[in-house]
Amino acid sequence: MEEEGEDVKLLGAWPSPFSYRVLWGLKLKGISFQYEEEDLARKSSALLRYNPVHRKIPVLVHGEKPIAESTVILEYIEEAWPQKNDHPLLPQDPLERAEARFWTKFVEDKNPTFFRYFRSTGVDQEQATEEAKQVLKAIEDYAELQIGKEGKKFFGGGTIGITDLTLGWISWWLKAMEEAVGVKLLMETTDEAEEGPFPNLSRWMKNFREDPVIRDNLPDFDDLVLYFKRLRHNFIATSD
Ligand SMILES: N[C@@H](CCC(=O)N[C@@H](CS)C(=O)NCC(=O)O)C(=O)O
Repeated sequence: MEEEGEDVKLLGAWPSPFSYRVLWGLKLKGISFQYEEEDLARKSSALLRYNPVHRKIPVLVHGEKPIAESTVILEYIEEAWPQKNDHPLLPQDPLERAEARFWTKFVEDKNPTFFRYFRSTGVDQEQATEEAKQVLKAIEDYAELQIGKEGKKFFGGGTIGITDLTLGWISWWLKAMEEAVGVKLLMETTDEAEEGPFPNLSRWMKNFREDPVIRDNLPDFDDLVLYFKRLRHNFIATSD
């Protein structure tokens, strides 16, 4: 295994929440790496070589060996740097580990619902909005147990773990998407608001955004809104 900080590269793109999952994971663990910004309109030959199956970022390159898929990369980081165990991304207990993987998979499986909410209009969008609210309600119920009743700061407990990292996009990217779409999902009127249909999820979002590693490593919110507005405009212009 390579020594820490040696030959670790992250291929990412600034508006991608998937890139940020990995970037946050590396920073939380204290692993030095080199970040390479990809232009997704003109993918580099390195990206195509490192991720020939999906041709997507993020890709972590460790000693010239590529690992793709953000949640797979997070698990890899946990296993490849066992000496960095003062900030575990996965719980030690097998049952808690399985629970973290369950929620990670749940969030991944629901990506298409939010994508539909983002890119559609009319009745299709109304349906997608309702479905997205149901997904958020399921997460709120889990947050009520973890954050509300058990008094944890994060889903991972006292520190940020894989479930938090996978869900992290909701606390920033989803809010920017709401602005671009013009339809509210989270009903988080201000950063501090804990009212509305998702009070425990709101509390978790605030805790997450306030963590120094997260706070110092977020894309500019206005740039993100602008990016999403353009993207949505293009989707609508090219749809039937
Ligand atoms: N499931 C993947 C999703 C990665 C993904 O969708 N990446 C997007 C950027 S946000 C991408 O590279 N898109 C390029 C393309 O689709 O051509 C992960 O978790 O890493």
